[in-house]
Amino acid sequence: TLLTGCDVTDSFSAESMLKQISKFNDGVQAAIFNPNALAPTFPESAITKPFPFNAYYGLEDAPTIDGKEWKLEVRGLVDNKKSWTLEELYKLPQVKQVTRHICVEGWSAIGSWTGTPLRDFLKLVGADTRAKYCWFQCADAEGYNSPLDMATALHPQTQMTFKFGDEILPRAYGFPMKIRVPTKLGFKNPKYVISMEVTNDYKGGFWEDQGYNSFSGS
Ligand SMILES: Nc1nc2c(c(=O)[nH]1)N[C@H]1C(S)=C(S)[C@@H](COP(=O)(O)O)O[C@H]1N2
Ligand SMILES: [Mo]
Repeated sequence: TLLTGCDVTDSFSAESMLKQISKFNDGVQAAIFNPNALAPTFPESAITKPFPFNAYYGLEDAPTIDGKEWKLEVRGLVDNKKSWTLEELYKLPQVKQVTRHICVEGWSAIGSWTGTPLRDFLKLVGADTRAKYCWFQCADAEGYNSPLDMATALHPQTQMTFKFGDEILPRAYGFPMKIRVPTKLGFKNPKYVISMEVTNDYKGGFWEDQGYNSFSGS
């Protein structure tokens, strides 16, 4: 074949090389990330209606969670390891943001999300903020998870979201809680969150494991 010189027959090594490059990119992106730069905000009139639903399955297969039974488990490098009920979380101070959600699939939409800044919650639970990641697990039938680098977890706009458009977060958008990260791509915004682990270990994620950059942000 004409391509002998660069024919990559050993797809295993090609793949691991791409993974190395991706990891390198994550490092460079994290290094140039300005932890204080804010994602743009918009007036309420700019909100996209209807706001798209997206997951790796159709809406009919989205988790149906009973808000009275649900708990958020907080574990790992935190002083207060405990599970939080929705009632307890609803008592925390909340702020609203109107920001743009950008999906790698090539669409974006502006939405309104209200909830507690994650950095306030990390402080409240006595998280070791020198740890590398907050790792989120979700209730999806086949699982969904995603690691968030600590600098982004502490970003002022990163939010534990309980409301969409001033209403209790609908099932489509992650009831009872999603993590809204306006400085990251859509897949780094886990919905139906059931646990948060503060950790130094890179535990991978649903899309990250399939080759998407873990940093994936601005
Ligand atoms: N639990 C869970 N969270 C998820 C996903 C998913 O499949 N499951 N998909 C991600 C992707 S790729 C996108 S674009 C957004 C879509 O959020 P939306 O339904 O609020 O638009 O959720 C993200 N969070
Ligand atoms: Mo996405």
